[in-house]
Amino acid sequence: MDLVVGNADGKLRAFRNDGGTFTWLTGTANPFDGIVAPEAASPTFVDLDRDGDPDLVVGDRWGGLRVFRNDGHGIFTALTGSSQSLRRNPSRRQQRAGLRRF
Ligand SMILES: [Ca+2]
Repeated sequence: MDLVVGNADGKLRAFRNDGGTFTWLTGTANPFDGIVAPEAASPTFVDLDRDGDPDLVVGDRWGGLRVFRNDGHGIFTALTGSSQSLRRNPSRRQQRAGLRRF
């Protein structure tokens, strides 16, 4: 896959560059089929475990983050609980409360 775009409905669309023409990968051809953010998916790739394969981080409209490990063969597995090192940003209310403590 050469291009991944987040959609307003939370789904990820993948495209393969076929010599300058992008082909939309659908169904099982899309390695991200079934990965859905609550709303406004915002994907980015970073090698979180430093194994040389880009892992997937998907943000959403509400500040949530979901992390998926790339096994190097096009399979992305969701990391949950303590295996997910990223946490949601505090809400504005939590940020304001934190500022008052100082
Ligand atoms: Ca990796």
